[in-house]
Amino acid sequence: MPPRLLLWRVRIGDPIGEGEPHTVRQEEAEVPKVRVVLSCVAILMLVMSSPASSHSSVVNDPVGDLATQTPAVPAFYDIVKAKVHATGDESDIHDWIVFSMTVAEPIPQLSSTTFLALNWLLDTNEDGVLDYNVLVRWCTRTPALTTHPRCQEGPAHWEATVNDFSTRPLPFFTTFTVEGDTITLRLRPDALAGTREFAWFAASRNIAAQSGPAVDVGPDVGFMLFRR
Ligand SMILES: [Ca+2]
Ligand SMILES: [Ca+2]
Repeated sequence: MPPRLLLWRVRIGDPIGEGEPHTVRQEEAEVPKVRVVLSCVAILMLVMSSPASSHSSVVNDPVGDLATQTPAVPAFYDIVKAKVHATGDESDIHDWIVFSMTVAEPIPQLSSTTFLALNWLLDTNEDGVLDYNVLVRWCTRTPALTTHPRCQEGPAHWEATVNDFSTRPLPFFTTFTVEGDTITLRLRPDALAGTREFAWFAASRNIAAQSGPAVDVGPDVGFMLFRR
């Protein structure tokens, strides 16, 4: 339910605009031109010396900031770090967008009644409305038990998908791993319609989005920005 997700994100923080008004200090007229030029060169060198900035977007989230519930939410729902980065060259032939997340403790063997989803929620066109939910989840959908209505049919299992909020079908991917405390999903750029940049935040859930809010998000306020 994208509108609900958007509403909730806007409520807890400022997505992209409307923050503290920026204070622009006017440069003094006496500043020698050479100093300004040198400053520009220094900034340019700094930008050029940081190639990772265009391919990696990382948020470190506090440990212990899980939603308060009874019984308590286990620490493997607690986001510690979430990251989006690109690999490969510009040809798209070897290109991957890699979504990864680290949680506060290794994920144990889960029961069929447990629901765990690690989400990366994307706004690809800067309008503040979420366009995609990239996710890895543990879920069950059998006649006797369903922990998520859009889970692939079958007993409890891990699956990875991209929920394009403008279309109904869910494509499922096998290019993911769940190893200890780290979850990683690799996607070809065409899985996100070839988008080259997007705003995003991570969320962990113990129930479907239709049924309630996330138990942790990162960053806690606003969005991260990824460019490849
Ligand atoms: Ca956290
Ligand atoms: Ca958080």
